[in-house]
Amino acid sequence: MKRIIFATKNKGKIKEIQAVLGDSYEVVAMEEAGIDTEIDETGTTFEENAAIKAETVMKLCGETVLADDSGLEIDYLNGEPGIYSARYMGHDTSYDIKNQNLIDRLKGVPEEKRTARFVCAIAAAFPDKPTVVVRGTMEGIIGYKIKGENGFGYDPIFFLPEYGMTSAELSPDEKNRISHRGKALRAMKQRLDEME
Ligand code: ITT
Repeated sequence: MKRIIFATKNKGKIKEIQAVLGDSYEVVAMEEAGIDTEIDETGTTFEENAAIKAETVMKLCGETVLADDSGLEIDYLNGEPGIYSARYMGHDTSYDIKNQNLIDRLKGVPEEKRTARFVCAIAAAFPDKPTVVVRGTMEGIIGYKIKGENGFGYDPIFFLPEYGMTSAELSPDEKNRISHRGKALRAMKQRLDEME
């Protein structure tokens, strides 16, 4: 089985990635591969940041490296928190506080203006080939209260009208089937399979 390093420190992401790629690839988190580095996400788009993360780690280990850059875009807030989703209100602030803050900033905003999406760009960096980047999205609305225990990050406020629940109430399998990361991972898997 071909080994791929995944450049993330986010345990929520690793679970989702292994669920989609785990049958075809040996997915190793960068920490497990003995790589510990701080990467400055200096890009201005999800795609640029994903490529920066993947290429930085690839240069350190010389193996194929995948990285994801993802976040939540809220239309009423002009796309905030966007590429700053992890850093919004400070990296170490709890998601209960971040999520409640976003609900508060949308106080009185009617449902049709609460549209939002999760975006995920995934980059693959190779020692001997140009970097490949793909994107996936999931559309929803910002809910009125925090709900659900699954997933991570902003899932408890991301309401999916067609399911009548937040993405934190979906089972892990259901989330992977429809999520930004699931879609981007399947697109990336196809690209990687074509390169074999
Ligand atoms: P790495 O850079 O180490 O991968 P990170 O958590 O800092 O981890 P990002 O810079 O890509 O990753 O930030 C993504 C943030 O966007 C993440 O911390 C969540 O706040 C949010 N996010 C992304 N995907 C999400 C999902 O599926 N569910 C809930 N929140 C998500």
